[in-house]
Amino acid sequence: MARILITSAIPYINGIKHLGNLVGSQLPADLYARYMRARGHEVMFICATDEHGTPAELAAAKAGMPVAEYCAKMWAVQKELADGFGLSFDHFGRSSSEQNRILTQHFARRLGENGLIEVVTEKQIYSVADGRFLPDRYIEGTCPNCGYEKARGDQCENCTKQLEPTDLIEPRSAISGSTELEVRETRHLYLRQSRLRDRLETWIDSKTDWPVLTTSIARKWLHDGDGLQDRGITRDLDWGVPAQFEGAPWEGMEGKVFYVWFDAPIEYIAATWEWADAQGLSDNDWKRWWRSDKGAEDVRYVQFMGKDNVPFHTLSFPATIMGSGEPWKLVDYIKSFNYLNYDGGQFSTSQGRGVFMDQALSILPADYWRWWLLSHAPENSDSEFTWENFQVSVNKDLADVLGNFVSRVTKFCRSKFGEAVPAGGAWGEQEKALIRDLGQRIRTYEQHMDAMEIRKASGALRAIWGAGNEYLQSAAPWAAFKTDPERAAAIIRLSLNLIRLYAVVSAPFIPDASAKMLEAMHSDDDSWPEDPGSALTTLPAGHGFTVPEMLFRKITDEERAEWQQRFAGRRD
Ligand code: B3M
Ligand code: ZN
Repeated sequence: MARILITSAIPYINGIKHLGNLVGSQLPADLYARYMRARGHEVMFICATDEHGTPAELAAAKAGMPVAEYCAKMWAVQKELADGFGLSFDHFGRSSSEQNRILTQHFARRLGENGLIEVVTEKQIYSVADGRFLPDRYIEGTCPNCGYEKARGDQCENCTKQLEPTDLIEPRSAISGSTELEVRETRHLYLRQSRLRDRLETWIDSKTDWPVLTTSIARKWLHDGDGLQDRGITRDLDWGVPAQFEGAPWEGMEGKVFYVWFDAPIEYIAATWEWADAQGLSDNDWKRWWRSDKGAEDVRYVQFMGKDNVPFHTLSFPATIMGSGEPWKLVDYIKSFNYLNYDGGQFSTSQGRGVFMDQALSILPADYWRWWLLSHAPENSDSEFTWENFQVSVNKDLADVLGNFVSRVTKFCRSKFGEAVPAGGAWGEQEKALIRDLGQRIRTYEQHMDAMEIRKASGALRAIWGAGNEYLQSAAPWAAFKTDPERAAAIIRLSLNLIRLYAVVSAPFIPDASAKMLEAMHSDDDSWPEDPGSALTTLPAGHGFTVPEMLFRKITDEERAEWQQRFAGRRD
C-alpha cells in the first residue's frame, strides 16, 4: 500500500467555476483520488478556495459585501457544488485560514533568513482619485501586445501575456475608472528566485516522466522566458496575509500583504493542517504528508492543474520550498491540462460564457457531466464542448451501453427467475473467453489510470462495458431460456456479477451510478477485481437483488436544442 498526496489547483473565490475550470484540475484529481483509494492506497486529497488578492477584493466590491463575508459565502457555494459533483476531497480548505497565515509567514521568514528576499524600492501606479496604489487587476488598459482594450494589470486575458501595470497603454483605475494616475515609489519584498535557477533546472531535468505539456512550459519559463526574474511578492492591499509580522527579518511592510500567488500554493500544506485540526488530530498527522523528517519521504505527491498554472507550480512554489531549506515535500508529478473550449469559442468567467457548475447540475446529474468531461479531457490539445457531442456520448456510452446492460440483465432475470441470482448451469467457452478478455481490458484500464492518461482510461472503461454487451448479445439468454433454462441461468448469474464488477471499476468516473448499481445488487463488496474470474463469483446463487431505476436517460433532440439556446448568451 502506497501513500498518495493529491492536490487540485485551488479555484479563485470570485464566483462559480465553469466546466472548463472543473475539467482542468478538480475533476481529474478526483478521478485519480477515487481510483487510488479503490486500489487500496492511503490517499490525502486536498483542495481549497483561493481567497486573497485582487480577484477576491474586486468581486466582493461588486457584490457590495465586505471581503471576508463575501469569501465565507462563496466558499460555502463552491463547497456545495463540489459535493454536488462528487468531488471527494479529504478537505476543502480556505487560503484565508489562520493555518495558511502562519505557514505563509513562516516560509517568508525562512526565505528572508536565507537571503532570498530583498526589499526593493519600485515604481507603482497610484490613483489620486482612489487614494491608493493600483496593483494587478485594479488597473485596466490597452494591451501593448495585442491591443485588447480591457487588459488587466497582471495579465491580458485576450493574448495571455503577463504584464506589469506600468506596461498598459491608456491605463485607468478598475475601481473608479479614473485616469488621474501617477507613478509613485513604494517598497516591496522581492523573491530572488533567480538564485535558485540551477537547482530548479536540475530538478525539472530529472522529471523525465512528466507530461510534455508540463515540462515544456517549465523549460520555456526557465530558459527563454522571464519566468525566473526576481519578482515582487507583496502588494498594497488590505486583504491577504500581512507581510509585516513578529519575527519578520525586514521592516516597513506595514499595510502590505503577500501576493496571492505566494500564499495560494502554501495553502495545499495549510489545508492539510486545517484537515488535521478539523479531525482533532495532531501536528504529526498532517506533517507525515508534507515533511520528510516526519514520514513523508515515502509519499508520492501529484498535482493537477490547467496549463496557465504550470509556471507557478514548476518554478515559484518549488522555489519557496527549496529556498526554505527545510524538508518540505516537493511535487513528484504534475498532471496539467490544456483548455476546454465552449461551442466555437472560449469558456469565460468574466464574459459569463459557457456552462457553469451550478447550471450544469440544474439540468442533469453529476455523472453525465463527469463522464463527458473526463472522456474528453483536454490532455494533448485543447478540446471543445458541443451540445451535439455531449448528447451523443451520454446517449451512446451511458444509456445504450452501460445503462442498457444493467436494465436488460436485471429485468430479464426478474421476469424469468425472480429477484435473486439464479442457480444452475455451468460456464462454458464463451464465459471463459469473456473472463480472459475482461482480465486484459481491466489491466489496460489500470495502466492508463496509473499513468493518468484519462482519455485512454475512459476508452478502456467503455471497452469493458462493451465486452459485457457483446457477450450478452451473443450468449442470448432469452433464446437459451426456451431450450435450456439452466444455460440461461448461468449467463444471467455471470451478468449480474458483471454489474457489480462494473460498479466497482466505473466508480472513479461515475460514482453515483456505481453506488446505485451496487445497491441494486444488494452488495457492499467494492473490492477491486484483481482476478475477474473470482470477482464474477462474488454474488452466489440465491443472492437477492433489485431492478434499479433507469441509470441514465437519453438526451432528446429538443432538450439539446433548448440547452444550446439557453446557454448561448451571457450569464447574468
Ligand atoms: N487560483 C488560479 C486558478 O484558479 C489559481 C490557482 C491557484 S493554485 C495554488 O486557475
Ligand atoms: Zn493582449
